[in-house]
Amino acid sequence: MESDISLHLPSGSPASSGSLDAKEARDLDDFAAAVLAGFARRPRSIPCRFFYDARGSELFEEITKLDEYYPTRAETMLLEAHRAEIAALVGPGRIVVEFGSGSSRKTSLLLGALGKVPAYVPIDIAAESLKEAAEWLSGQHEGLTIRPLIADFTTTRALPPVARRKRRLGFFSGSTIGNLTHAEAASFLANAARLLGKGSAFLVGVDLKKPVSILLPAYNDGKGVTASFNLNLLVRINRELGGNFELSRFAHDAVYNETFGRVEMYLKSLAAQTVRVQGRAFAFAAGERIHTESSHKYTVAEFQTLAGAAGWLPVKAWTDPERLFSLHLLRL
Ligand code: AVJ
Repeated sequence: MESDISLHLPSGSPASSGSLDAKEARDLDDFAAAVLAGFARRPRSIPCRFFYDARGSELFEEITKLDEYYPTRAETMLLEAHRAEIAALVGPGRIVVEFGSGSSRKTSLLLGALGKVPAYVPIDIAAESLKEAAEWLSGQHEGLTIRPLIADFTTTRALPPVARRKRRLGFFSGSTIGNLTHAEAASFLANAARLLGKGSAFLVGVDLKKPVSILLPAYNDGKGVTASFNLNLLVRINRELGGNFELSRFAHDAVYNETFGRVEMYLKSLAAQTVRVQGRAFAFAAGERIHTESSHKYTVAEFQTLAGAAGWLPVKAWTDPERLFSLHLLRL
C-alpha cells in the first residue's frame, strides 16, 4: 500500500527563469525586514530562524554529528530506550502532531513504537523541508496518512480536519523550545494546549542545565562547524540582501548567560567597520556583537513548572545517566 501524503505547496515559478514566485518574494521581504529591524536595535540581532537556508540546514545536520554536540545523540538514545514505555503511557490510536519537522529519524522512532497511527501532521514554515521529511517518513511507514501543515507552529490556530477526529499526541523534539525566551515558551505551550485539546498528550525534548565545560564546546566545536553555521547568516545577507560583509572580519562567539540559563551565540566584529545591506550603511564598533541565537537550558523541575503554568500535567520525565538531556511526557 502506498502512503498518502497531501502537501499543499504554492506552485513554483520555473527555476530557470530567475524570477521569484510569490512565496520567495514574501520570504525575502521577511528576511530583509527582520535584519533591518534587528540592526536598528542595540545589541544588534538576527532572529535564529534565518539560520536554516539550504546551506544552514546542511551545516546543522553536520553539527548533530559532532562529538561535542550531545543533544541529538542524547535525545535519540532516550527515545530508543524508552519508546515502548512512552507508547504504553500514551496509548494507541492517537494522531501525532509534530511541531517543526527537522527530525525525521526521531519521528520515525516514535511512530514505529506507537504502532498504528491514524494520521501524522507535521507543522513547519519551511515547505521544502516539510516535503522532504514527509517523503522520507512515508517510505519508512507504509500506509501512514501524512497531512503536513505549512504554518508557524508558535501561532498555529487550527489543525487539518483529519487531526480533529481522534485524540492527539504532540511531539516537539530537539530542544527547539530552548530557542524561545521563557515568556515565548509559556505562550507556545499555551497555544499547543489549545491546538491539541483536552485529553491530549505532549512529548517534549528539553536540553538540561549542566556544567559550562560540557555546554560551551557543544556551541563552539573544534572543527568550527558551528562557527560556519553562525557565519552563514552573513553569507545569506550578502547573497539575498545585497550585503558586503567580509566574513574574515567577524568571528563566532558563544557564551553561557548564567542569569538567563542559556547559551548565547553572537557574531563579533573584529574591527571598526562599515557594512552595507540593501543600500544602507551600518557602522560596527570593534568588538560589537550581533546576537544570533539563545538556547535556553532547563532543569526537569523548571520545565515542569513552565509547562504546568500552561495547563500541562507531568506524566513522566526521562533523563540519561549523564544528565545531558530530558524527555517530558505531559498531558492535559
Ligand atoms: C536546533 C535550536 C536546538 O540550540 O542547540 C546548534 C541549534 N545552534 N548549534 C540548539 C544550534 C547552535 C539547536 N536547536
